[in-house]
Amino acid sequence: MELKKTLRWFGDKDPISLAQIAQTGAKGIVTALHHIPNGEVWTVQEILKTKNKIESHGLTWDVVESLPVHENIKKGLASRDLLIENYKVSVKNLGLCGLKTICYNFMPVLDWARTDLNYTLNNGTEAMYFQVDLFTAFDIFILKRPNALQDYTKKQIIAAEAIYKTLNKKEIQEIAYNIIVVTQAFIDGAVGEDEKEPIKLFLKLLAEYNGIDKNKLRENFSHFLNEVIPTAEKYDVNLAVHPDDPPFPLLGLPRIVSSIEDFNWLSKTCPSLNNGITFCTGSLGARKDHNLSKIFEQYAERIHFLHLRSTKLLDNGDFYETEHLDETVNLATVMKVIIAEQIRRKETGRLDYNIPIRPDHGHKMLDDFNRKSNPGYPLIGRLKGLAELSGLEAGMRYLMVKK
Ligand code: CS2
Ligand code: MN
Repeated sequence: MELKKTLRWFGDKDPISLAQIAQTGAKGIVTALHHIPNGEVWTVQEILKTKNKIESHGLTWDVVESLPVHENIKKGLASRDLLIENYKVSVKNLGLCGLKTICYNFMPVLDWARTDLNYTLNNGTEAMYFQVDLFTAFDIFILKRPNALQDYTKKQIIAAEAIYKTLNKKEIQEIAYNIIVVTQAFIDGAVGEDEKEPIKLFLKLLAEYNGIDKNKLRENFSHFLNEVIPTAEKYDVNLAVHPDDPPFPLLGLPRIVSSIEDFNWLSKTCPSLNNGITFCTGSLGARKDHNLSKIFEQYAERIHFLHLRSTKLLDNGDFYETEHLDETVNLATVMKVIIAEQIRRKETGRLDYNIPIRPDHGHKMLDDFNRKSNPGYPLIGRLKGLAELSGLEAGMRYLMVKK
């Protein structure tokens, strides 16, 4: 009764193949129909094509990540009605094809954000890093977002300026690339890698959220959930929102899946357990006030998908993705409460006790340097993360269920 071990695959364009993933110890795949534009229906035919491809490698497709929520739904524009209808049809089609877990997020414009995608650790491996002052420097001095100064204290602005002054042209370009191109907007195709003026386009995308504050975004999220969850219930599908990464507002945009207060709001605004959560320790771990195992226990019944990785949070608020088993993060305690929940689910007859888990990101290491991969998704680094989590689980389970 293990947790279902999975790795993410970005479809046919992923430089890492299903055949390679099949050798890592993963039994399941997490993927999406990346070739279908955001907002369009995922047909049964297209879903089955991907499903069959995965199964031909002896793997199963366990989780959809992501069925993206169109920006116009987040903004609450008139066109959302049709987009939400399309979303419901996709949920229904996925349910009919046996896909029961859908991960998505509700972050405006951005998905995860880092200032450095290749931060070198002492042992020569590479991790992703978020440097607070550098991000502020990007906002104020590179992006030159109108009114950005209002969002920062004098001290923050001075620190950001000091960093900005040390950057050369190449570094400035690289930071802009790291933040803009690796965004939801890029994933959705609004900003292409060959985009001539990504900064201009990006500013336009941000400006479209003028006037949308936390409350308005919550209202739009609530509308979306209360429309879509009844369909999810009908087809026995669990939606699992991914927490904001990092879990605080950026670039003047509200973020509303960041904190315990947000999870309470989420559970209240749409109480169905099909309105679920992706428990991402890496994202949630970037806040000092978060106790990961306590958060898991509090929302356990609506957690349908696990992203386990470790975030090393520094005193000044910077963070980087440390090794999965970095003992200062203590994923062992988290694993313990996860197994306890799994046992509880099994005993109460819940069919979804075999919760899917993936190591989320991994470090770039060894042969990863000779192979292309999406930022955060190298093959060997994730294999290592998966192996470590599997070992942790096996040991913990032994201790917990031994007679
Ligand atoms: C993922 C997210 O790579 C990652 O960090 O966990 O990009 C995740 O896929 C999305 O936020 C879910 O919609
Ligand atoms: Mn995650």
